[in-house]
Amino acid sequence: MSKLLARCLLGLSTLMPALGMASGISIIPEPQHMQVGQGSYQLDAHARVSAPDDARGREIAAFLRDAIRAQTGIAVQEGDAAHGIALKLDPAVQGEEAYRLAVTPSGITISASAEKGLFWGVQTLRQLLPVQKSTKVAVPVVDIEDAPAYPWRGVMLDVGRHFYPASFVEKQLDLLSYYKINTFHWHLTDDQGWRIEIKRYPKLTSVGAWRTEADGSRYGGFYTQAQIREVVDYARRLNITVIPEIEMPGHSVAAIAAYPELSCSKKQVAVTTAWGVHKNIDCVGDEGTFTFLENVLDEVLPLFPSQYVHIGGDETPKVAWHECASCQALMHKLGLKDEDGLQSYFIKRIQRYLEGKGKTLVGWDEILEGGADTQAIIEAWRGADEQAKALANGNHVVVAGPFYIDQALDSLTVKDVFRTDIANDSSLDDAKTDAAVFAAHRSQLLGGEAPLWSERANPYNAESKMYPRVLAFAENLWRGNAHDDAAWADFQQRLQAQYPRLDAWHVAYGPEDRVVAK
Ligand code: TNX
Repeated sequence: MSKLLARCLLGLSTLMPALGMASGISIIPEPQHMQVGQGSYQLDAHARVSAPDDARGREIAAFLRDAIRAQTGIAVQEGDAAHGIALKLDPAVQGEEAYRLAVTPSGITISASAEKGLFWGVQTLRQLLPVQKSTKVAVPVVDIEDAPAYPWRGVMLDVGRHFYPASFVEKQLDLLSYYKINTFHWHLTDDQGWRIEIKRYPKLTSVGAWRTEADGSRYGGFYTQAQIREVVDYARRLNITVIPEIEMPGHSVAAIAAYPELSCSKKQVAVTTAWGVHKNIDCVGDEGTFTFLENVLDEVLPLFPSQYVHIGGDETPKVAWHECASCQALMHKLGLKDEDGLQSYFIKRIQRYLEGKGKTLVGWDEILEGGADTQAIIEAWRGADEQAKALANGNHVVVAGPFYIDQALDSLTVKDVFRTDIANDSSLDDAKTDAAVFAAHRSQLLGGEAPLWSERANPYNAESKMYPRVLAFAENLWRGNAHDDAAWADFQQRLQAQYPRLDAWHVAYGPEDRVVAK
């Protein structure tokens, strides 16, 4: 416990330590430290909300007022009041996302050293409020000191295989933020659809965003740049960074259908309807490929303030490069021994381009093939060995493999998601061969991501796959070390209390998970 909290508690002798449900308070993710007291703060229309007097401070205060009104019906005004809700910047609360939330009978204070933390404090406060409409709400006396274990807590949505309207994305952002997910990885391009408007290459969307299904129907859709900006700003207000993914050099059939010159064969193809791995990839031996991709990135980067840009890099069969004269010539010219070397050259070249624009490249773990630059962030999806390889290479790592929420609910249960420990080789892999590497490189582990691939997901069933597994995922990464039986049992109890909240939001969560352990 920090000195700050200890000092505060001295004056609040009625406060008792409590774990989750035992306190009657039910928050997901469970705060790191929580002391529950006696009594409550009476929240009614007389309450005032004060906040730091800057743009983001005012925005967070407005968000809180709107949330209180939407959830309880109580119309709280802005302003300073002795008995109100005060949001305060306080450098003593250490960590960008850390916050303290103190509820006393005479008021509520949320403090943080940065506005990111203030916002998470607000999200926690919302979970202390009931969902019922009322003119007066009793907020339990509590002292919470909280901060995440991992800085990267992401959810990925594949909008390539199926398209999701911006309104769907925004609804999910509301929910993800409620559970303190701070990263939305937007998988915007794939073989079956290119979903982001690029003005210089209009065919990427006029051709690449549409496919002809087996029954002859036309399927597709895309986001205009204006829509992308709107979603990114919507996410910003919710404390979420949006990371775009533009797939290269594989998973590029839709782009090649629009601009066949991107491929080695230069042949006209259709946007594919087949799932899986496709051999038709961007041609590394053609300078035009790099010009094209750099021009695309030039339009993508200004839309996303994120430090990170994901370039895919996964599932790239290199037969096309093996059969392409200019690729082979390049390979020999650069003294590379095989096509993996070409892949590494390709990725590093894009990485340098991004770095020139002040950005950091993120790629799936295949970018290690042929050698990866240590500055690249590796998203590990193929298991503990790949994770260890990335760590040993010196890269920062985001772990996705154990959190594939596109999987059926019985092959990846809520419990599996909750109990996986990304920092522990034996949790990820029965062979436990990489324990020493995991231990030695712990500080390179940024966190994790739950990807929703969309071969079998679409706007109609996506929520049943996401929830409640995303809640378990959010708690896993926020807490970092809560994977044992007691934590799981407590989580299940707290999960029950979330369902009325999800119901109020009209979330079509998966039904079979609504089981309480006895
Ligand atoms: C592999 S995971 C892929 C995706 C698929 C997913 C599920 C990864 C980097 N690539 O293209 O959607 O499996 O089928």
